Amino acid sequence: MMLRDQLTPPLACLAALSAMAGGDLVPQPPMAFVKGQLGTFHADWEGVAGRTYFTLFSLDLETWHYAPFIEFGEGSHSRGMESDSPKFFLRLHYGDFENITSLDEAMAADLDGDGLSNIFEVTYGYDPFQTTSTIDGPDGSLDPDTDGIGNSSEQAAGSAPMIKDNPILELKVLVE
Ligand SMILES: [Ca+2]
Ligand SMILES: [Ca+2]
Ligand SMILES: [Ca+2]
Repeated sequence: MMLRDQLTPPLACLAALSAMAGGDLVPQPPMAFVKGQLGTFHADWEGVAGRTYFTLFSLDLETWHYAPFIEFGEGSHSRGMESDSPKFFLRLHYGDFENITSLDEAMAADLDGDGLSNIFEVTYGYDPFQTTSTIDGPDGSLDPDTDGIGNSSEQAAGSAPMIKDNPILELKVLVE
């Protein structure tokens, strides 16, 4: 399914470095990344037709997290983010993938084959390119809200993986 994917070098805020894709990919126009007012950071880049974009952010250049959105295709892409941190680093992780021809398909696809869609993974802090992206185990079987329903089942049911979905029967005991 995956043709090629590419990580840009990290962009320090205000540095606005350019990054070019290697290999046979159509070159990726550089991303602009600037600090706004009141702890906001703004990323802007020009999309390439057929390309899926993930965004990674870091506060220390060591631990990287996927931002909770996905972009697709040509045209201008613009995202604002908020952070209390004085340092904020960003990089694009993009790829040209077979069978992904729209934003909907980019969000619904499961690039690492762990049973969780790309958008589910980035929304809830998992890695869409790794089946086991935390030390706790496979992403699909994790149960962060400890309601006994694993992430794969939460996704299938359309329930919220961070909110308990098992109704707890409360028995009110009357004291006489
Ligand atoms: Ca997945
Ligand atoms: Ca995953
Ligand atoms: Ca759960």
